[in-house]
Order: sequence, then C-alpha cells, then structure tokens
Amino acid sequence: IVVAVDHVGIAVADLDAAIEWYASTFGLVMTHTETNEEQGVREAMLSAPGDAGAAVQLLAPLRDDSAIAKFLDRNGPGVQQLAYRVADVDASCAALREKGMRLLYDEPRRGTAGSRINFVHPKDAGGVLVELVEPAAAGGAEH
Ligand code: MC0
Repeated sequence: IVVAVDHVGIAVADLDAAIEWYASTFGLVMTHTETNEEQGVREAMLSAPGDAGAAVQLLAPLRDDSAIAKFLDRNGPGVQQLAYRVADVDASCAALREKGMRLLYDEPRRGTAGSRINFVHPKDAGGVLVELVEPAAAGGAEH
C-alpha cells in the first residue's frame, strides 16, 4: 500500500518563525510553501540540502476552527501527522477500509502541490494521524 514515507507534519503557531528556526538550528531548507484554504493551513516543506527523502512539513493554522488550531490548543506545537506516499490513493483507501479502518473523507481531497490526500483516523492507526498522499502526476494537471 505504501510507496515511501512522504513527510512528517509538525504543527506550529508561527510559520515564518518556525522556518527560520529549522534553518538556523538544523540547516533545513524550504523547498515549497503554499496556503491550503480547505485544510485551513499555511504550510512549508523542508529538507536537508540535496535530500530527496522524507520531508518535514510545518503546518500553521489559518483559522481558529482548523484542525491545526485545535491540535495546538490541545497539545501545543509538535508532531501532528505521519504521511505515507501511495501510488493510487483510491485503491489504498479501499484496501484500508477493507481492513476496517476509518478514512476521514469519503473521497480524497486536495493536498500539497496538487496531490490527492486522505487520512486514517488516529484511533485506528496506533494513535498516529496517518495521511495518504498520491502525488500529482509529474507534469500533469493538478487535481
Ligand atoms: C486528534 N487526536 C489525535 C490527533 N488529533 N491523535 C493523534 N494525532 C493527531 N493529530 C486524538 C484526540 O486526542 C482524541 O483522542 C481523538 O483523536 C479524537 O479526537 P476528536 O476530538 O474526536 O477529533 P479532533 O476534532 O481532534 O480531530 C481529529 C481529526 C482532525 C484527526 C479528525 O484533526 C482531522 O480531521 N484531521 C485531518 C485534516 C488535517 O489534519 N489537516 C491539517 C493538515 P482522545 O483519546 O482524547 O479521544 S493539512 C495537510 O496535511 C495537507 C496540506 C497535506 O499534507 O497535503
């Protein structure tokens, strides 16, 4: 089902301050940033220079009623999600539903850089909010 670990998502209150902190502390560089209105986040992807492996995703809330705002209120900043890359998010969701897991959305929604995403409920995944990410087709249209 899983092709790779895509990213680890970390909830932060202030995105710009966090980007600066990860750069000055660990030398991570920002490779992508965007606002996702539907998810209620401003986000940034960070990597070690030249590393094409799993990324660190910083997630800051756009609104008080967003998932990240609720997470920050409850837990403070910290790891909010683990994202697995999949080849076909519809097929992966079907396979996980078959195993009795709850997917949060009936149909995949739009994630980073035109990807298609869904989430496994943390209570069905060992206490971890698991995101499934099907990247946008290289050079193809965004979903
Ligand atoms: C809640 N719980 C978590 C959790 N959030 N456990 C682990 N990790 C988390 N992040 C626990 C609570 O502590 C609670 O446990 C139980 O799950 C149910 O909590 P709830 O109060 O019923 O639910 P909420 O309101 O806290 O919502 C949790 C839920 C929500 C996962 C449903 O955050 C959600 O819809 N997330 C999916 C969207 C999302 O996270 N978007 C932001 C990233 P107890 O034991 O107290 O019952 S956007 C993104 O990631 C995109 C841009 C991308 O990467 O492409």
